[in-house]
Amino acid sequence: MRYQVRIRQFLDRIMSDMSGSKTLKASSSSSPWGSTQSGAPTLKSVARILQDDYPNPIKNIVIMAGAGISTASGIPDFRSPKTGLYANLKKYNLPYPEAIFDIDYFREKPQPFYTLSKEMWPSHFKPTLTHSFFKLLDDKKKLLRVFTQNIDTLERLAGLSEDRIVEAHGSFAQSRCIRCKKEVEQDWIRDKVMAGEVAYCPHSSCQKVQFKSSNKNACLVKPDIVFFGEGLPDKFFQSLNDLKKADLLIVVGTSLQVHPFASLVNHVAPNCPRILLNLERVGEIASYGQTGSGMRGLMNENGFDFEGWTLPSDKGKEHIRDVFWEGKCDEGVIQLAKELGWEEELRNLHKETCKQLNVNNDTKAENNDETLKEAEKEADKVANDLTDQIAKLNVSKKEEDQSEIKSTSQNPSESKGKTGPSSL
Ligand code: CNA
Repeated sequence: MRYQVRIRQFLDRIMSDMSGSKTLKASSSSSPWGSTQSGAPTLKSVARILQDDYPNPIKNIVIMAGAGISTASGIPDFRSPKTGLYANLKKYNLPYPEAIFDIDYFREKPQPFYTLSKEMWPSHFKPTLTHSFFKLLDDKKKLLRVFTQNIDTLERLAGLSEDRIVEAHGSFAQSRCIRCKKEVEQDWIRDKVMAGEVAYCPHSSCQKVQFKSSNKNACLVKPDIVFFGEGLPDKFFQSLNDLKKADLLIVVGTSLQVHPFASLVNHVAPNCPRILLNLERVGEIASYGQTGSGMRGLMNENGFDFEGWTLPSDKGKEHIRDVFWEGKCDEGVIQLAKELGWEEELRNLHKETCKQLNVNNDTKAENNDETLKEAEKEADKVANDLTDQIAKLNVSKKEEDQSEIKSTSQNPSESKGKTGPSSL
């Protein structure tokens, strides 16, 4: 164990030399939570280093988010027992729960994914307080990046700009053909999804393939969501360097079971403070095991160490760098905001964002109303024109009838087969 500690100290030193970040420059003898930290860190410790008047105020927060941050908006996560999607997929009759996001299964049977997409389509949902907390951190110039596994685009709806977000598993924001890779109109795919239809590529090159090929599914349209069996977006890999710059890592609403995302926890600097806000404790280092010599050893050094198991024996609890806060993340961010004196600001920001989204939806609805009104006007005009024409024709028919009556009385056979205005 002493040997392992030496290696860690050595690695810490090398990483400190390599990085220019304040966190890494901090003396290896000080706590990651600052010199005033006493005992194991808590939410208060997080609040303390976030204060603007703190000696080295935090400016490069990196967030790792998962499905748990969106459950309060009504989108179920995957793995929560009872409420998670995996516990409620029976209706899709899948061979195994993950099949719904498996690219090979999708090629064969796309309908279950389309049915689920209808339920999860982003326009139905609003950002949560946790999403607004991210935006608040950004407004306060403390946020570097949000790495999210979520596909619901709620980070965008909360007001974060696209360059602040890394959608590691893609999103519903764009969709394309799995064969020609051409993007399709968002309104077009949304209409298909809402109608419960599977969408096939509308582009001409694929239409020919669909016509010729017996396998229509070669040209399926799929939202840019990363399925099991597909690679992560380039942006994910291009942004990994952000983790080294992080001066605080916030991990929130994730089971940390999907890789490589889950491993990002280990990419921050060795003394970067980390906090997990979650309903359950996840992503911990493997606990000590008994070695052959009877000594206790660490089986796996990666992951959170909330108890300080990996601390050198001469370091107290204040050197633990990881905090676990157990509960609903919206409550966690409210508590944090309270500690920071930001609670009202956070609640107002969230309220305003949701109001704005309602306004936007109403505007869309109004636009739809306008289109309807236009169509009604047009229909009225056509109906009026027709009525006028019919009226005119009726008048001339009357005149014709009258003259016909006159002439029939002279020659009845001429009236046979005669077409008149009433046959229009
Ligand atoms: P997961 O495996 O379902 O884990 C969710 C975690 O969040 C669990 O540990 C829960 O205990 C926890 N949790 C649930 N609700 C809360 C809450 N209110 N507060 C705090 N913690 C909570 O989901 P992951 O994100 O870890 O898994 C990655 C998958 C999930 C990605 O590939 C996503 O695409 C996928 N997913 C995304 C969404 C979405 O976009 N909203 C929904 C469902 C699944």
